[in-house]
Amino acid sequence: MDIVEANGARIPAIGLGTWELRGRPCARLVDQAIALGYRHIDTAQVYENERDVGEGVRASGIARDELFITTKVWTNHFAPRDLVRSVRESLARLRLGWVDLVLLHWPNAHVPLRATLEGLAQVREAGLTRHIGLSNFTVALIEEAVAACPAPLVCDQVEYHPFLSQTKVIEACRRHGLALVAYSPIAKGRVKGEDTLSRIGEVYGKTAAQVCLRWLVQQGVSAIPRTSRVERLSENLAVFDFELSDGEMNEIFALGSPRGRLTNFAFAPQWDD
Ligand code: 1BO
Repeated sequence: MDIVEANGARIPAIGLGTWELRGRPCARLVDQAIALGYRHIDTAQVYENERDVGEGVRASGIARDELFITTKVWTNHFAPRDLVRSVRESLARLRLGWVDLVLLHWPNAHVPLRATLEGLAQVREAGLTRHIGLSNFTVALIEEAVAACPAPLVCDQVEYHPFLSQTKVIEACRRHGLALVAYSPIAKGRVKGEDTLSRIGEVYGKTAAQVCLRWLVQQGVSAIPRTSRVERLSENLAVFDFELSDGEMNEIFALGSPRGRLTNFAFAPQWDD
């Protein structure tokens, strides 16, 4: 499994996203994913599945040190004391002593970012997480966060797939040694059957989704595809035995536009074009 290194963190290049998975099916899928070789599991307070993710991790029987587990703090817990308390509650739901990465799930313009980052750094200082980072932060907010945070940030987790270009955010991440972690990396299934990806896939005996994931990891991005289907778990992991040419990478870059975003909310920041 390839690793993405960022400011001291070693993030497995493919992880399991768990947004919208809950209950027994979620726990079972996490267990199955780990059995198949996944070492990176992504959850969040707002997904309401931390308990299920923890159950899947325990059922897998794998040593805790072998896994990279991320959770994210929801925006209503951004006041520093609240933030620390909410991460303790996440750990209690996960039944884990620490996570590998805690992210601010979305920017929150109503709480001063510096104060939130101080709370986030305290979470790391207290040993509740090994690393801290951001999610859904724009270039301007990344710059502000890096300047204000008392501890190193290791990533920005954002929507990224061939239909949504993220050049500016990627450049900002590289400038500051942050990894880009891609959610919805196969565009919620929309890459399936896409002509360019399918044609390239035929060359390597791979599906359009595998070509898409390969394109991401070949950029040094970590991707967290979500699936509720076991057969897709192995498919999403089998992207380390072929390499796309520069020409193929560029053909896939050409599919992107700033308008390809699939996840947006009224509280989202002003995105970079
Ligand atoms: C509201 C959840 C967005 C993706 O993590």
